[in-house]
Amino acid sequence: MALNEVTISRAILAEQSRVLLDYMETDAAVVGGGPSGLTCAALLGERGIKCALIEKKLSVGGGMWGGGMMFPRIVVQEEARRLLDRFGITYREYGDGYYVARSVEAVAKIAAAACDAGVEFFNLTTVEDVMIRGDGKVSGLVINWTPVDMAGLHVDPLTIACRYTVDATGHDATVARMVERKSARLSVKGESFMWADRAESQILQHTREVYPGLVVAGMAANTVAGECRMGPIFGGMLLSGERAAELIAANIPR
Ligand code: 48H
Repeated sequence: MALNEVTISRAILAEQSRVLLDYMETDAAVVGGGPSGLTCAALLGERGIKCALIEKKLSVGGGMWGGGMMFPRIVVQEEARRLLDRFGITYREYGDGYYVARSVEAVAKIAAAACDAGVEFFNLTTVEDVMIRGDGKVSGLVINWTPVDMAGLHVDPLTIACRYTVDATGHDATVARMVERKSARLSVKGESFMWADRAESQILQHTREVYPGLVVAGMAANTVAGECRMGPIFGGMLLSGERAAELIAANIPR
C-alpha cells in the first residue's frame, strides 16, 4: 500500500475534530493530568461517566514524573497501596508501611487505565476561564491552545460545557483561583508549610465541591483549604483523585 501524506493528515484532523465536537458537552472535565487528575479521570471513566482530561502541557503526569528532587521514585503509604495494586503499579516495600514505586511506571499505568476506561485527553490545551451563569454553577470551561497562551497571541478561546469540573491543577489551584477572582463566594486560602503527616491526613476532607459544579482534588484541594504540603509522597494524590471521582459519580448516577 502506497502511503499518502494528505490521507494521513485528513485522518488526524477528521478523527480529532469528531472527538472535540463530541466533547463540547461532557459529564466531567478534569483540569490537570497530574496524579490526582489522572486517577480521578480513570475512575470516572471506569464508572461509565463521560470524562475529558484537559492538560496544558504536552505530556500528562504533572509533578509525578520527577519523583523527589529528580530521583524518579515516588513513595506511597499503606493507606493508598490498594490503588497501586488497582492500577498494576509495581513497588517495593521500604518498611513501616512505606512503599516505593517508579514514577515513570506510575504515570504510564494510571494514564493507560484512563485510556482503557474511555477518557479523552486534550493535551496542549489550557483552561483560561470558567462559565458561570444564572444558576451560579460552574457549567463549562473556556479553553485555548497552550502555544497561543505561551506566545501571548490575541486569539479568542472556545468553550466546552460540563456538569462537573475537577480542579486538579496542583499547587496553584488555577481553576479555583479563576472562580475566586470573579466571585466572592470562594476564597482560596493558599498552601501552607511542609508537614507531610498533616497534609496527607487532611487531604480527603479538603477534597470536596468547593463551589457548585467545582470539585478540588490533589494539591489544589490543600491549597484552597490553606493546608500544608507533603513533599514527594503520593498516596494522598491518588486517594484524593479517587474521592473526587466518588463525589461526582454520586451525583451523576449511571
Ligand atoms: C490545563 C493545567 C492548568 C490549566 C495547570 O501538579 P500536579 O502533579 O497536580 P496533583 O495535585 O495531581 O499532584 C501534585 C504533586 O505532583 C505535587 O506537586 C506534590 C505532591 N507536591 C508536594 C510538595 O510538597 O511539593 O499536576 C497538575 C497538572 C499539571 O500537569 C499542569 O500542567 C496542569 O495541571 N495544569 N492544565 N489548564 N490552566 N494549570
